[in-house]
Amino acid sequence: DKSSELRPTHPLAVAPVVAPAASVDGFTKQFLQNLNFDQGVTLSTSDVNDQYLALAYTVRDYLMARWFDDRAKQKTQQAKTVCYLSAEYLLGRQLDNNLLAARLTDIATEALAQCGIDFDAVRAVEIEPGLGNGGLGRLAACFIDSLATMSVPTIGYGIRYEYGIFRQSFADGQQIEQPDAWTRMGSPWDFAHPEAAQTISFAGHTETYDDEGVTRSRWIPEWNVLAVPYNMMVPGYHNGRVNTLRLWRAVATNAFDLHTFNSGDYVESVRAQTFAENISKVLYPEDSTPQGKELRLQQQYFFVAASIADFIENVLPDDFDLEKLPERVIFQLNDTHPVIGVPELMRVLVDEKKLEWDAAWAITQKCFAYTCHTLLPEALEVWPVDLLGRLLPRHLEIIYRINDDFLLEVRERFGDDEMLIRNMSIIGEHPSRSVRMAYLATVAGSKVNGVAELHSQLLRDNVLKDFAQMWPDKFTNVTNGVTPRRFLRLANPELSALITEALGAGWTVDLERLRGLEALADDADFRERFAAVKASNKRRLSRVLEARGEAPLDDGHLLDVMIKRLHEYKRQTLKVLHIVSTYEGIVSGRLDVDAVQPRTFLFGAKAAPGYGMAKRIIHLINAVGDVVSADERVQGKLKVLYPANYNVTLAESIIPAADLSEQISLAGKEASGTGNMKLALNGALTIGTDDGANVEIRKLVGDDNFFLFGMSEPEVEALWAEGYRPADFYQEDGELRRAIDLIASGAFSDGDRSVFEPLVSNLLYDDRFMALADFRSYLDAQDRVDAAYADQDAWVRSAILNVARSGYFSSDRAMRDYLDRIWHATPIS
Ligand code: H53
Repeated sequence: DKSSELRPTHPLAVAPVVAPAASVDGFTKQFLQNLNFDQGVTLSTSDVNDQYLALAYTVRDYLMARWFDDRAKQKTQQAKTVCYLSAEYLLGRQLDNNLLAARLTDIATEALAQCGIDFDAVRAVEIEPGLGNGGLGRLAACFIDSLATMSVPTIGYGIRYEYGIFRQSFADGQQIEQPDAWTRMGSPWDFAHPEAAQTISFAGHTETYDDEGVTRSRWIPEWNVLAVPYNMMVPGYHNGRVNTLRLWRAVATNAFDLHTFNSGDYVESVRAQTFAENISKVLYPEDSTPQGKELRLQQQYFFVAASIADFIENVLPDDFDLEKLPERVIFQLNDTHPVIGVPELMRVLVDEKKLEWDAAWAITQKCFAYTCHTLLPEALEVWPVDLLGRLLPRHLEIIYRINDDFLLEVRERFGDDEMLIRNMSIIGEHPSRSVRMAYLATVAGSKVNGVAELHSQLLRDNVLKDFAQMWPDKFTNVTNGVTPRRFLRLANPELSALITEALGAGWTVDLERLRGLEALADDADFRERFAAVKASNKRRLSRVLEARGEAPLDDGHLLDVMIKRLHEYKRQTLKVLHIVSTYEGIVSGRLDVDAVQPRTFLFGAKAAPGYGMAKRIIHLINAVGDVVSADERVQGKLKVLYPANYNVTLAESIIPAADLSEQISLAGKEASGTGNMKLALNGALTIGTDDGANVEIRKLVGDDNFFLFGMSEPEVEALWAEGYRPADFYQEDGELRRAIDLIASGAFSDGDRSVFEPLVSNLLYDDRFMALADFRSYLDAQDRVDAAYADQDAWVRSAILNVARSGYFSSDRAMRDYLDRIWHATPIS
C-alpha cells in the first residue's frame, strides 16, 4: 500500500477491524445505528426502504472484517488468483444470500421482529441487480459463489451497468421493454472506489519509434475514459471467506473538455462527458446473438483493459516479475465477450513493459483459458476489421501478428493447404473482413472448454474441428453447475429442512450427499412429506403470482414450466403446439378428457427487443393463454400463465413448485442449459431432448425418471442432409395439422388471420429448428407424462430420485473440475 507510510497510525486505526457481536442485541444495535446514521431516520420515521438499506449495511458490517482479511491474504500469500472475466453477472437478490452465508438469518429475523418490522416486506423491496441476460450471466454468479465457498482466491471482473436487463411487461399480449434503473433506491452492496480508477484509451493511431536501438510500437490514442471500480462482497457459505466482485463504471476523464469549453460551447462539452459515460450505461439485451455494435466492443475493451491493469498494478506486488504472471493468475474468458483481453495483455507486456514478443506470447498463452457457451454460428462473435482498427488500432496490429505466427505454425504442421489456412485464420474474409473472436481465444488460450459433454464433443467435431486436430489436449469439458445455496437452500426452505432432517446439514456444500435420499424414495412416509413440500411450494408460488396481479394456481394441477430466454432454438413454439393440440383435442371431443391430467402451463421468458420472431412467439403464447384460460370447456383442466418480467427472483419461486421441466431445444443447439439442473434438483421431472446437459441429467436420474423425446443430434444432421420439408410433417400428421390450422384460422387473434401468419409460414416453410419434425414424438412423450402423473405415488418417487441424483450438478463440482483441468489453482487457508 503506497500511501500507508503517510497515514497517522492512531492506535484505534491499527487495531484489527472486528464484526459487531453475533447476537440479537448486537445485531439490533448495529441495525438501529445504521438506520440513524446512514439513513438519517429513526425507527419510527423509517420506511421499508430505509429498513432494507440499514439491514443491508448491517449485514455488510458483519462481513467487513473478513473481507479485509481475505484481501490482505491475497497480497501476502501470493496464491494463484482466478480472474473470471465476464460481461454479465446475473446475481439475483443479495440480502438473504448474504445473511445465509454469514449465519445471520435467525439473528436478523429475531432482531427485526423485536423492532416490529415485517421481514418479508423488507425482503420484497430489494431490486435484483439484473446485470446479465440469462444462462451465461447466471452461471458466472453461481461460479463466484462456489469459489468463495471453496476458499479459492477469485476476483470476478465485469461491468456495472447503470441499466440491467430491461423490465418486461405485456400490452395486449405483446412485450414492452422498460429500463431497469436497479440502483435508484440505493445500492447498499457495492463500494465505489474512484481513487482506484483506471484510464482506458480508445481510437487514435499507432507509430513506431526508436527505443535505444530497438524499434518499438506505441499507441497514440485519441480519447479516454475513467473506469471506476465498484467492489461487491462475495461471501462464502459458512466459511468466513469474502471474495470480491469488481464491476467497472465509466466516468468521463475530464468534466469539461478544455478546448470545447474555451471555445464557448459549454453544452457541447457536457455532451462529450455523456458520450464517455455511455459505455457502462446499459446491458445489451441480446442473449447468444451478438449485434456487432461499436458500443459493445467499447464495453468489452473497457472492462477487460481495466481488469488486467487492476490485477497487475493493484493485486500483484509492486516489483513483480511478469515472467511469473502465469503462476499468479488465470484469466478465464466467459465466452468471446472478453477476448479482446488477449491482444491487450500482449500490448501491456510488449509495448509498456518492453518484453520480447515471444516471451510475452508464451506468458499470454498460459494466462488465458476460454469457455465457449454456444454452437449457434450466429452467436460466435466477429468484429469487422475496420471497426476494430478504428477503435483499437494497436490491438488490430497485434491480432494480425498473432495470426501470422499462428498460420505459419499451421503450414509447418499441415503443409500449404490453402483451404485449411483460410478456414483456420483468425481473420475471416467472408462476407467481409473480420476478426473471429472464438478463434483468437482458441489460439491464445491454454485450454478451451465446452459446458456439457455433448457440447464439448460437438465443439471438437464441428465448430473448432481443425483446432482440435492441431491441439487435441487443449480441448476439455466442464459440465455447468448451479449453486445449491441459492437454488435449493434459499429457494426451497421446506425441502431443505426435510433433506437436512434426513441427511444432516452437510449437503449444502457437498451435494453428492443427496444420494442418501435414494433409499427414502421407497419410504411412504417420506414420499408423503416430500409431496406436502411440493404442494406448499405451489401455494407459495400462487401467492407470489397473485401479488403480481396474475391468476393463482389451481389445486391438483400438474405444474408444467418452461422458463428460459425466448429463442427459436429453444422451441417455445413446440410447447405452444402441444397446448393448442390438447386444447383442440378436448374441445373437439377427440381426446379422452379423463386421460388428460389437469395442467397449468407456466412460461417465463424475455425476448431480445430487436428479435422480431421471438416477440411474435411471446404474442402467440399470450394469445393462446388468454383463449385457453377463459374457455369454459377446459376450465379446471388447462390453464396458461405467463407472468411478465421473469428474473432470478421469480425463478426462485417457480422452480421449487414445478412438477415438469420443459427442456425441448433441438438436439445440438442448447450448449448446456442450467435451468434444467435447478429444476431436477428441486424435484421436477424433465421432458427433454438429448441436448446439452439433458443428456447427463438423463444418464444420472435414469430413463424411468425422465421423458426423452425427439431426434438425436446425428438424426438432426441426417434430416438436414436429406432436405427438411416441414410441410410434409404437417400433411402427414392430423393433430399437428389441426393445431397449426387453428392458429392460422385466427382463433387466437379475434379472427384476424394475418396476426400469426408470419409465424405459421415460418413453421411450414422454414422451421430452422425442426419443431414439426419432433412434434409427434413430443406429444407421445406428453402422453407418457399424463399417464405417469396419474400415479402420484410413482411420480413422487421419481421426483425424489431426481433430487437424490442431481448432486453432480452443483457448481462446486464444476469449480473443482475447472481447478483440476484448467486453472491448476488451489484453495487457500
Ligand atoms: O450459456 C449457458 C448455457 C446455455 C447457453 C448460454 C449462453 C448465453 O446465455 C449467452 C451467450 C451464449 O453464447 C450462451 O445458451 O446453453 O447453459 C451457460 O453456459
